[in-house]
Amino acid sequence: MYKTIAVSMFAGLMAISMLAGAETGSVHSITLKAVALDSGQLAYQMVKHKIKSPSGKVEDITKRYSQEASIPGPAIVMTEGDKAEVTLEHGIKGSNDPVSIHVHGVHYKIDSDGTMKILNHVNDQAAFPGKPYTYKWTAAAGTAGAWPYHDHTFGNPMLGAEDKGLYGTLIINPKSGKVPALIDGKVQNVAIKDIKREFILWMNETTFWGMEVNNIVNRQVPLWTNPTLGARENDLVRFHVIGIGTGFHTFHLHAHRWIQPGTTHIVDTFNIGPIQRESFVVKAGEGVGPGMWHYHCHVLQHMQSGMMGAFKVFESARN
Ligand SMILES: [Cu+2]
Repeated sequence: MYKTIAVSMFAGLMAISMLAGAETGSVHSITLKAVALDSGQLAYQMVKHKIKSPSGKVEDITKRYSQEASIPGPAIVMTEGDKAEVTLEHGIKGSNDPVSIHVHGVHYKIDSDGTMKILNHVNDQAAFPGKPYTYKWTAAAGTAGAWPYHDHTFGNPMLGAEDKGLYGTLIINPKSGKVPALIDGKVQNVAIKDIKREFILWMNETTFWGMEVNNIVNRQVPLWTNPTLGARENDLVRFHVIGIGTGFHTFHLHAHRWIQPGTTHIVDTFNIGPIQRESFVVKAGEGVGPGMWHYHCHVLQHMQSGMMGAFKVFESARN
């Protein structure tokens, strides 16, 4: 009798754990380093990124990243259900200031807040020279989107040096593998695997700072300031626009329209304040063709200060 119950309980537990297993995503082991650039600015650099899939297969994807530190920092891409262990190394020569990673969007326990004990009342969650710190993140269901990560301890007061360049992007893709987009005049779901290029644009005071995630060659390319973005006509392109600093901005891309996330409203501008973010997908040159399409902040004073770039849509070679 007891034996029967024990066996059926065991079978039940097995079923539950198998179900849980099916829901579990990949585990990311990431090492980042904070360094000083020749310009005196600070930046994050990717040291190592390995992914362990639910089947146990480990893939080293470090080569997808730029070898150099960049502003914005490396774009970390995960899927809802994934977990990450992110170790930060202190590589800022000539400074003993603690440096950290505070992440937005994903879930974490208090010891992964990326702040100092004076704020979190637990411990100093920062890297010191020769003493890295590890953060644990869970990309829970519902956290899909583009999120900022940034330093929250460097400098005096110890509130962070995002203004010196210590910030980067975390992209959480939905488990469904699909995102809504306005394509051929209709709102429809597009597969993330069909997106050719992702352009990350940070709006920082009067400058855009860019990063390209090129899914064709599987490489990230730092684009630095006010970049010219390039795509082939009809390619699916995803933009991620994030604010940082003290300015309030209006992002505008010429000739392209997209849907306001969560709605079916067609827009071609949106407002971005510090740490606000917006992602959208367009089909490059849809309805307008190839061209040197301007993008800029629509706050006139910012625009007059040079806050602009180009989205160059090349004729499709596949037509
Ligand atoms: Cu602006």
